This record gives sequence, C-alpha cells and structure tokens, in this order.
Amino acid sequence: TPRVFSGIQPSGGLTLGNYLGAITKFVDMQNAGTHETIYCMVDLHAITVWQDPATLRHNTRELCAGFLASGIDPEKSILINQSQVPEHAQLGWIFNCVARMGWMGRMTQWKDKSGENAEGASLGLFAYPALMAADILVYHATHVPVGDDQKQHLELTRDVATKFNHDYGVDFFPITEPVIEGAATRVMSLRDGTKKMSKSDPVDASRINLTDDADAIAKKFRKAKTDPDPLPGSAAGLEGRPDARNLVNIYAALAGRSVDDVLAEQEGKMFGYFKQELADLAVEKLSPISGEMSRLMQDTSEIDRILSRGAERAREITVPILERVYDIVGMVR
Ligand code: AQP
Repeated sequence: TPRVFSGIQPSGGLTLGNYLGAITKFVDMQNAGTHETIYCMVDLHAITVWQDPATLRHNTRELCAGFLASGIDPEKSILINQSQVPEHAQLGWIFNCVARMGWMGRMTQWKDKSGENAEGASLGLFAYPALMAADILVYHATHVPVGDDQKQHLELTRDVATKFNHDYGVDFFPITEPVIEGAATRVMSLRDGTKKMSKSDPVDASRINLTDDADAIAKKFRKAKTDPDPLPGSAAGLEGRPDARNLVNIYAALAGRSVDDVLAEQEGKMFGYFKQELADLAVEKLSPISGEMSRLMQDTSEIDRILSRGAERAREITVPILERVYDIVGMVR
C-alpha cells in the first residue's frame, strides 16, 4: 500500500492553521483507508530554534493529545515522535551530503526565519529541509498532506530523491506528491490577513489556539481585522480584501462547505454579524477537541505508551530502508 507521511513541530501550541491546513487532512487520509498513514511530532525540527527543554516535552505530548483528540487513531495510523525513530536523523545526514547549499539558501522559510541575522541562525535551521526530506523518504512515502507554506520544501524533497537516485544510479526513492487541498490551505493571522497564522507569532490574538476556551475564541474573532464593507455574493468579491477573505475561508473550512456556497447564504451581511456566526461555529467544532486534549494531558503515561508503540511500528519500516541506503552509499555494515 502507498504511504502518507506528515509532521507538525512541537514549537508551541497547535493553531487553527495547523488544524485546518494539516490535521483535518491527516484524519481524512487515515479514514479513507487507501494509504498507510504515518504522522509525526517533529521535535528535531523544533530545536532548530531555541526550545526550553521542559516546554518542549510538554508541547510534544500536548501535540500528540491534539492529534488524538482530532481523530488520529493510533491503531489505524502510526503516530510517532521524530527523535524516537533514529533513522530520520541518520538518513538526514546522508541527505545533508546530497542537498546543495544553494538549494537551501533559496528556501523562503529559511530567509524569513533567519531574517537579518543569518550568521546567528543555527546550522540546523539552514539544513531543516534535508531532514524533512529524510522524514518522508525514510518511509518511501509518496503523498504528503501539508499547508501551502510547505510547497517549496516538498519540491526540495523531490530534488533530493532525484539527485540521490541519479548520483548512485538507482531507482530507489519515490518522487513525492504534496497534497494541498481545501478552503484553508493558508489560514492567515487574525490581525494581518497578509501574514500566515503561526504558533510562534508573539501576538496571541493573531491566532486561535486549539486549547483556547469558548470566550477566548469569541473574543479573538470579534476583534479580528476586517474591512467596513458587507460580505459579497461570491469569491470574486473578496479580491483585494485579505482579512475578509481569511474569515470566510475559515468559516467554509470549519463548515465543510465551499466559499461560494457560504457567500451565497451570507451575501450583504456585515462582518459584525458574520464574526459572531463564525465564533459560534468555531466553538462548536473546537471545544470537543480542547476538552479531550485536557483530559488526555491529565495523565501523560498513555501518550508516552502510544508514542513508544508507534516508534516500534515505524522502525519495522525505517530500519530496512536505511540498511538499503547504507548499502547503496557504500557503508560497511
Ligand atoms: N496558517 C496555516 N494555514 C494552513 N496550514 C498551516 N500550517 C501551519 N500554519 C498554517 C501547516 O501545519 C503543518 C505543520 O506546520 P509546522 O508545525 O511544521 O510549522 P509551520 O508551517 O512553520 O507552522 P507554524 O504554526 O507557523 O509554526 P512556527 O511558528 O513554529 O513556524 C504544515 O503542514 C503546515 O503547512
């Protein structure tokens, strides 16, 4: 069976962006039953920027709770924490020797995150996409559900696979397809409709956290940036209105409906009214998840057990693939 792999960084709490852009698709692909699904907390990626150790441990377990509460079933999917499956990092090293400096330097996430201070950024932040290629290819995964911001990294994954196959004269690694679909492939900040909603944004009001309570969700949507015009009758009317578009996209994704369908119903309404509708819908969809997350976090031994079992199952796949890679590359074993 073909394999799906995707991951999320435990670099903060889960946001509505992670949920709509990634997790809901993870659940759909798991339940479709057409692929073997592997989902990962990528803690090795998180430490490419400083993480307080106790906070990282907490965030990793809470992220696992978020996966479980959203419908990832550890019997149907393999659920893992990256550092517990050492073959990710081992193949990551090999890919550091396949990928080129120039490829990494062109990554927009590297440019955004290193900013003015590239000299002071970690070497890991620069090499991040090579490890991400390893995360995927150590399973020979062919499909990767992600948000729109990860498109460039997935192209690099294809480049790494192609170059490895070419350099060693083998047809070993598959060429991966990104799966970027739906109304919310790019959820924007509630404070700036041109900026991605992000767990590491210093302004908490810019995002909905999966752990926010009903009051916090309502308040954040009420204060979300919009424009003074009413809602248009179709998606074309959202052109040049990034904040308005963002709220409509979020509504459509939460409701599981198309943007045009939502607008046909809401045409002419003012945002004061629509934001209340949106807040009600978000609370209805998200509060069962946050409730289940806090229940799971009361005793984390269950989570740790699920992750150990996930790592065992994962290594049944990754160990033989890494052995073959070592043979191809010429390592004595
Ligand atoms: N705003 C978003 N809209 C849609 N999808 C999103 N994703 C993240 N933000 C949005 C998707 O979530 C998955 C996991 O992302 P990640 O944790 O690996 O890191 P990220 O993309 O860098 O997400 P953040 O929240 O912005 O984290 P920080 O602040 O630590 O950098 C990916 O599939 C991503 O596309």
